[in-house]
Amino acid sequence: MSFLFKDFPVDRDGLRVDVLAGLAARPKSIPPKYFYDEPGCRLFESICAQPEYTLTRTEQALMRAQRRDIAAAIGPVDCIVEPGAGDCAKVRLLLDALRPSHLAVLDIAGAPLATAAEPLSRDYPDLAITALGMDFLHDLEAAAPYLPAGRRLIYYPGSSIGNFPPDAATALLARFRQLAGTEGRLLIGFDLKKDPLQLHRAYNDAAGITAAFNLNLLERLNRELGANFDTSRFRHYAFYNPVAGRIEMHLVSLVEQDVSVSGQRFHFALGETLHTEHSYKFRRDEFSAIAKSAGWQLADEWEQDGFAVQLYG
Ligand code: AVJ
Repeated sequence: MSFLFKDFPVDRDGLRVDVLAGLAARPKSIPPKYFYDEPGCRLFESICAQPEYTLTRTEQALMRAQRRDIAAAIGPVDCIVEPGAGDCAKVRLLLDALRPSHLAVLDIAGAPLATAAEPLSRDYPDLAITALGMDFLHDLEAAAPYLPAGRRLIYYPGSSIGNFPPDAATALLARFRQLAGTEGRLLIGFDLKKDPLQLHRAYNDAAGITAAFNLNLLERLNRELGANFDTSRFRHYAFYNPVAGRIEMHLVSLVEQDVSVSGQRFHFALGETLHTEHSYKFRRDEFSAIAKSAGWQLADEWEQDGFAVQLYG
């Protein structure tokens, strides 16, 4: 019916500012949202196809198996809002089950988002689609004027929430609460705590795709910030930290070296790490306590093979 694309002036300098700040910090770190340039998105899709990485397939299977029950629990919805929608593949199942009049998809990668969202209007001719190219961690509130009045469902699948330490997760869920309004709902999927060896394998696949995904971050900095990282001098290193309840992904310097990024020099000691990602794993009650502190009440939940989907109101 209608398709609107708006690319927000995502702070074009954001990558440079965040990377220079992260390289100046101890330990050195870079926010995981910067994994997802075009090669990074392709590598992530390839990770999802690896036999060791079952997270995405399990969520899909859960959603397919439970879609009627989930739709019934959600009830009528006017607008689905999906932050970080990427290729817009996951939301189709909910569109079929809920038949809302409006879909708003948000993603930091504006152009690929528009390319993915537009074809939805062929399959859902009565659906009004709004694609917002934005870094929702910055600009979420700016989405509000683009949403119709009525009942909103925020859909945040894929265990993306696991990238945030508990305090930051609470803060993000509270912003979702604001955007959804008091009548709003939240459907969120997250990976559960499980055998640490199984988790370890999921982030250390035999084909080396996760390693390539991690190292692509350095190649991106070479491409976009004129950096001169030599990826053969860094080791992808991912492990489950059971004290913190998270996978940690690092790039560990194999030698003492200097790297130049955006005209600035950075020193890496032998063995020094560049920390690239946290991927928190939860128990269902742990997660509902976090959501509760952000103003969400658990309404229903589903679990399959170490993955959970929870509905909040
Ligand atoms: C997209 C954040 C859910 O943490 O499992 C996959 C990203 N990193 N392999 C995850 C990821 C390495 C993924 N999330």
